[in-house]
Amino acid sequence: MKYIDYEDNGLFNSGHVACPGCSEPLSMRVILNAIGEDAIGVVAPSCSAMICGGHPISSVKVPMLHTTLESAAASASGIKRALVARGKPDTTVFCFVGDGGTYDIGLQALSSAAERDEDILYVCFDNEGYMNTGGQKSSSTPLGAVTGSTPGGKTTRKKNIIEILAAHRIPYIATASPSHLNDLRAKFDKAKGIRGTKVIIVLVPCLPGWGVADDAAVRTARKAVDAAVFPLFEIEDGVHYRINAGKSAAGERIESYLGEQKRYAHLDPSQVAELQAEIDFQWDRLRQRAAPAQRA
Ligand SMILES: Cc1ncc(C[n+]2csc(CCOP(=O)(O)OP(=O)(O)O)c2C)c(N)n1
Ligand code: SF4
Ligand SMILES: [Mg+2]
Repeated sequence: MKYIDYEDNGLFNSGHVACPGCSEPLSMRVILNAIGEDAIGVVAPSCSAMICGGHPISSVKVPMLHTTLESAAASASGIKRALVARGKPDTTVFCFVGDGGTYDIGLQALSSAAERDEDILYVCFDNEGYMNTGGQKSSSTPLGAVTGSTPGGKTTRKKNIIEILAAHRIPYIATASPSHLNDLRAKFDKAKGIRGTKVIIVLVPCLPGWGVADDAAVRTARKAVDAAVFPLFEIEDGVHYRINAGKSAAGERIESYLGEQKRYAHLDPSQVAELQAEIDFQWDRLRQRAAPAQRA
């Protein structure tokens, strides 16, 4: 494996309060490194807000506005417009929001900002549940997963937020993972150079929420990519799809990914087969949408 091309610019510091072993701070460090110091962040209530922390003990060395769960995209839109009005159009305005704040509670603000094509970089740290408040289900929680509010396993699918965003025809949408840091870094470098609404969904295996061992966050994220549970891809202008990583061989299965997590431990073989069928369906659909060269 190639190591990440990385030079720490000190925008993210240790001493934060993430669970030891969580991969969200790792992703955050690389993201902030790519975004650079001419930036203002907006953070919604979430693990990200706890990790960033409040003044004067913030772990982040750019200004961060802690806003409500509903309003990150709206707050960022206003900040960006104010900066433009004051002659600072080059400052990057970004959001750090969880999946609950993106797929559910902040979706209205995000959809509105996307429809207006606000010049913001919106990052969703997707740990597939309301984890900061103890691990309840969100609409990002996948089929079958146990959470505090779905003790028998969730009975409906994960919401396809990416297709919803693609329908807005915004210039850039991407998925990224802490298991593929060079890919993650390249996507943020790219997004920074694009004007308009950019959304990047970063997978965050949650140690207590998913029942993952303290040393297994990055490995679990890698297995999610390799099994195409969370393929890495980009969409430009809502229509041009490019796959960066996913199943390397036809027939690759999800058992190894599921085996890292207690939230799927109750599944019987027929339920695993149902999950596999859903993953296969989504993967085939994604490949059909990708460039013809990637369909072979
Ligand atoms: C409207 C509203 N409802 C509920 C809350 C309480 N709350 C704070 S953080 C949080 C969890 C957010 O989940 P997510 O966005 O997925 O972030 P995570 O904690 O998983 O990182 C909730 C429900 C709130 N702040 N605002
Ligand atoms: S609750 Fe989960 S996502 Fe949040 S800091 Fe802990 S391991 Fe990371
Ligand atoms: Mg969450």
